[in-house]
Amino acid sequence: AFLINVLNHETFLKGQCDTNFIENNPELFDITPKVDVELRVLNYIGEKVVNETKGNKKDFDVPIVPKVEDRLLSGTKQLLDDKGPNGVVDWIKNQKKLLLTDTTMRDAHQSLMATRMRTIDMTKIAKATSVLAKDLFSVEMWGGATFDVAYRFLKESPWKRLEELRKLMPNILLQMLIRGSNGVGYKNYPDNVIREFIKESAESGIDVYRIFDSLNWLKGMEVAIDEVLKCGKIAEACICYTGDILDDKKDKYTLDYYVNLAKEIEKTGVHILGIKDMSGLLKPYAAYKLVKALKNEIGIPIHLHTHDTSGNGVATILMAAEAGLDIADTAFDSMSGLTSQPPLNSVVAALENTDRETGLILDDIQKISNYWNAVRPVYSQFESGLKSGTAEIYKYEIPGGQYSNLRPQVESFGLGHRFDEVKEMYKKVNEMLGDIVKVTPSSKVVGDMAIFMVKNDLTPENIYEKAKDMSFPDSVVTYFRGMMGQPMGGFPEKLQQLVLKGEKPITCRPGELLEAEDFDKIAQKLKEKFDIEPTKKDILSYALYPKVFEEYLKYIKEHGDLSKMGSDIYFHGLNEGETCQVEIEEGKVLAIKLLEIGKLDEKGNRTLQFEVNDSRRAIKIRDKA
Ligand code: 3PY
Ligand code: ZN
Repeated sequence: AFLINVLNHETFLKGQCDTNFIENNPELFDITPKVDVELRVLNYIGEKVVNETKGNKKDFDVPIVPKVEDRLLSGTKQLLDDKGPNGVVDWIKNQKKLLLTDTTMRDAHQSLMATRMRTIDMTKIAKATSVLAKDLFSVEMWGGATFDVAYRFLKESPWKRLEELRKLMPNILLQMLIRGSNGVGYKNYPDNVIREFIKESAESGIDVYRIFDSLNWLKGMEVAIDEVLKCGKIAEACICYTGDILDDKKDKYTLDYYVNLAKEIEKTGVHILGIKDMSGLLKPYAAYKLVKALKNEIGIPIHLHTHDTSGNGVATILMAAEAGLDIADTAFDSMSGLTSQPPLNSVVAALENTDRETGLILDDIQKISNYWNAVRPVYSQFESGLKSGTAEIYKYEIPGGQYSNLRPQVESFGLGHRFDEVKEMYKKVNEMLGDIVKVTPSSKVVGDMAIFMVKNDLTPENIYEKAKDMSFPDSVVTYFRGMMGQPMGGFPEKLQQLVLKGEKPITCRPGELLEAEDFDKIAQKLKEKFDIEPTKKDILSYALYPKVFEEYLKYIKEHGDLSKMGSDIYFHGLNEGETCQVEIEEGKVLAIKLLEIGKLDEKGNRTLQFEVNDSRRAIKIRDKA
């Protein structure tokens, strides 16, 4: 190995060795065997080919990245850095334009394709986005479910995604979604976890924090709001919209309810009010009514987030714009519609030559849409199959991300044939809970409970007898304990007793009871178990998702970091005769051609012949079929 190290050394190859060569290059003696990165990559591809696509990979168009001039642009990000959050607020208030946020890199794929978008597909188009869509108010690209899905399913670091996108989009505000004290998780975390998470993400590039509480419980947002304000970033706190303010018969979530909540939110000192319409229930005329009333009652700018599940999304945005809305969420049109956000391009077109013209240029943003249009088919296996908008959503009140995910979830319980029943039960469970706001994690409580009831043939009537000795899903127990906060109107007592079986629920803020996380202890643990020098980011990831993060570390150790492998290869492998390029480390690219998939041998294996950077290499893969 020593000799090989010498022979391959750059200085040696250039013929520039002198007598100090060995002394100056102590790494030559590092003769522990190098991990065979190439083999890991071939094994990964081989596994896909033999056991998943079986050599029948679909053909995908190569997404075209538009060429843009690399010049320094000044946008909302520079405004924040120069003038601070209040400077940004003043600027927003002086705009006639309807400002737009693009959600393609966060909510759009969370809601259309189970959050599976990989970083590489985002970084490829990020620079072009920052130039061709430079007049966006912000890009939402982090938080919500993307954090845990990156580790859990994509085996990549969400933090690296943040850092890379920050570099590539230096002129636009980067925005994340944070679930108040639930952070980017499904339960309340100790206050110090929430605070450190916000600090670390702010230092890594997040500018705008959209903060919400899944029960519209202001206390659940307090810590996050306070920390964002301390960090000098933009705090956008939300009213989560549910019900229908146009319907006089519905008297729980009325216009007054939302206006009062918005006033309370404004008092906390946040910079922007978010209207978070996570299920797309805000009908166009309700949007007009709500925004008009809020504009009269509060002074901070208003940012509307909606979903297009019903097909009424653009109308909702336009009516809100007519009532004075400041900023709206949209997604590049090839990633919009259905359970995702309404289409950016269509909103831009609709407002051309009006008072609220957006300043974005249709031909330019079309190029970004074209890119996403070619990326999307690679992820089709994660799409829900929903083909059209559906007004059914007004009845079921299921958030965008959950709606597209519910069918696979129900199928995983072997209840695929009872999907309609689960949807009906979702509605019934909401009623049993006293009609609550449904958004992560409270929406998960309702979904889990609905599946649990269908699975066990429970009804709102028979549950008190039949489920006396049953243990309920974790999320349901956590909810009734008060560990997700307090719903308006309190918990239904009889059901709470049934679930908690004698345990006493809490009524204060969970963070007041949860012991502070011991970060040093986590660091020590990660060091010992994984032989790494854990960073603050590692420690926080562990604090949020201990099991998921450990599994991620284990996976990376075993399989290496495949985050720079193109997504068509990552999800679909290669066909015979096909070549791909895989970047295994900065600047080091393998050109891999699959020459042949061998016949099944007597031991149940197949031999795959590859050509890697012009040399041949064969590997054996067990055929599990
Ligand atoms: C999330 O919390 O991830 C959401 O998108 C809620 O709407
Ligand atoms: Zn959403």
